[in-house]
Amino acid sequence: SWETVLKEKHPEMLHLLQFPYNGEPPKRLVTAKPITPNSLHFVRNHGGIPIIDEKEYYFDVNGLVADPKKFTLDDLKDESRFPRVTKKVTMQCSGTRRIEQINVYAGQGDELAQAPWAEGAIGTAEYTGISLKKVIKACGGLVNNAKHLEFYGADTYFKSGQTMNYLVSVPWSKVKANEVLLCWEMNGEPLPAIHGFPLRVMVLGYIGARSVKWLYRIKALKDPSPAPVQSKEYLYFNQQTGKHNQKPTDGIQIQEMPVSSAIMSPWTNQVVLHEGAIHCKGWAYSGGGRWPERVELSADGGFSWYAVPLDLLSAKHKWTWRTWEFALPCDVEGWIEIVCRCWDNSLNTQPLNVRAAWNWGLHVTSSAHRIKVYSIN
Ligand code: MTE
Ligand code: MO
Repeated sequence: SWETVLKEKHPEMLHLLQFPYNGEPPKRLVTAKPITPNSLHFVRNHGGIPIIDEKEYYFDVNGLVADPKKFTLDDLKDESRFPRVTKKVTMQCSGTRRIEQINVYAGQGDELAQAPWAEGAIGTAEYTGISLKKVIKACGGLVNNAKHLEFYGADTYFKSGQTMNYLVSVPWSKVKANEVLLCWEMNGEPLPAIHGFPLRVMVLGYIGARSVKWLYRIKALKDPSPAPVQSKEYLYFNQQTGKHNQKPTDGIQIQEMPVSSAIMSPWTNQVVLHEGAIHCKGWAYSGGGRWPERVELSADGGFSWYAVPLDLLSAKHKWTWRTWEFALPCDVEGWIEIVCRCWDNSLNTQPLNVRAAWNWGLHVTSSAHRIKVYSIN
């Protein structure tokens, strides 16, 4: 699988883990473009990278559907059966910026659960596929009060002495709203092997974990998936939860990402030479179909804030981030703290400190992003 990584990913990717392969782009390339090139899109894997023959490929739909069926890629690509959709979508891992929580306190978990992601575990691409709702309709719809769809990935994953497939679920309401796609193209190219070739799920506005790669089965259920990835991981615990008293049922299953943002340039410890304004770049994103309306920057640790003019934000889309740049006024010499926060269209904003966002599972680092640079004016 290292061969696949070398073939498909940019040579400057930062490899967080070799096996399972996890990597993110270097800071200066994260927001170089509003659409992330495939070779620079972050990769999060729990197991190996299945290499699947497109000609042999099909997936099953079973469980609580009226008429269980198999589908090949040709079935899905038949436009007389399924209207094709192309959408720009940002996918964010709930572990994005985890390194900041680790720096406060490391919590618990194996190296996979503690992968020290920085600000690059987020990416935006144009995906082509179809709405999953239409596939469920083609199976006669749900029966017996089914309320959730479980997705199986073909990759296997070893945890707590067990080997299992990667599997999670999403509520039917999300699928019914046409917010869950089955995709075979990423930025106009066939899905790369590392991103789920030949077919992956894209759950718009949810954490990356629900967008199952290498899809091979969909099962309709009454309840959320009992599988470990759904029921024991990707949980948001309260701060009283620790190593000895954590029960999965104390955690909230993380689905939509809250509003967040990050400064991609400059970066901590950089010496910045400027003439009264520091050129800053970054991203802002909100999950659940909300979008960034305002980005604010502070050069004094969050005491005073400048709003980034709207024309310096990339275009507004329901399901994507907005990249931005801004010349931040600064007349101070020496160490300064630059802070960034975003307001989304529901006027949600970010907690000001990482301590306020800290949680045992080290997920969802949504606090205002803070960097320290040495300003020379
Ligand atoms: N699907 C499968 N089959 N196996 C996985 O390990 N990881 C999930 C999700 N889908 C995963 C998966 C997680 S946690 C994230 S953040 C996204 O895929 C990452 O997608 P990407 O690697 O295409 O960026
Ligand atoms: Mo993730």
